Amino acid sequence: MKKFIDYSEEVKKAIGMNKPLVALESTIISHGMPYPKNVETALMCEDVVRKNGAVPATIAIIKGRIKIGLTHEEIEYLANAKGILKMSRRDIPAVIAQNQDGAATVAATMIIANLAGIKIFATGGIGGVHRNAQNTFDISADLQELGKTSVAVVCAGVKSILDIGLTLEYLETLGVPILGYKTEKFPAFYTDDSGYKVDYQVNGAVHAAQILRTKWELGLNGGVVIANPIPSEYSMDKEYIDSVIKKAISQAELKGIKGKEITPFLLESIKDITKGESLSANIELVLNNAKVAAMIACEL
Ligand code: PSU
Ligand code: MN
Repeated sequence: MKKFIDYSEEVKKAIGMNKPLVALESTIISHGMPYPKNVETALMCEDVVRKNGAVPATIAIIKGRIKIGLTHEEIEYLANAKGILKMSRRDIPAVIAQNQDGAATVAATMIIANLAGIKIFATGGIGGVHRNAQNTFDISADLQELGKTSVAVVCAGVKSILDIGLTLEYLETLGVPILGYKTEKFPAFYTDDSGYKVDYQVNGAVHAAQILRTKWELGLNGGVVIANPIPSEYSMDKEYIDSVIKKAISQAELKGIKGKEITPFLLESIKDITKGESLSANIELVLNNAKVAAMIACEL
């Protein structure tokens, strides 16, 4: 396993000194945001993690090598290069064996973080059960990964491009606890309330770390969702964003967009329809998640 992995200098040092680490994903860089905001956000996230006492490990595969911790140049490369693969569990072996590049989704980041013993991971939103999944079978591999890989994911909930209720049902079936960070409401990414409840509210990083430690000490393998709502000053108007999402989904249907292309397509259309407002909200919530993840990593 070790022969596939390259650690950045910063991460290597942190492991040697037993410092807390926070994993960060790279699909958000290659497929989730436009250039150059993607690079700026990735670098800002790393800084927020450092400022809050932990060490960032942004994860990707470059030329067939698993990278735990990326240099600025590597982040630029993922942000700019054409044809970077959006890589989930199924893609990892082929990407490595064929010396390709892969940006890590939530599922892939969890797998690689776990290989390196990193237990906390910050991102924007996780994948989930798509609307109309009863016909398309489109359920993100992120959910299965949460069911089996022992990494906690700090996110701002689930976007209503997905079926939030079905996503929560699916996570319940897989035994994945949903912890609300200082909230009892499950957030909906651009807004702080999806209308659904979390399983347990935690009152801070210490409380969250206690539950994580207990789960894994009991041998209850699998992930945890730590739902951290977008800060209220950046929260979007619910009715407005719902109508935008509806429009974006009908554009996707019209164009016949399917499979792994659907999430990036919807993110981009939502950004265009909102004239960038959704992107600003997205950036703010990711930074906020990086902060909370660093605080929990320090407690763990
Ligand atoms: N949600 C976002 N931004 C993203 C993604 C989700 O707001 O960039 C990415 C994540 O990497 C997530 C992936 O793991 O999309 C899920 O894709 P799919 O639905 O195809 O599994
Ligand atoms: Mn899918």
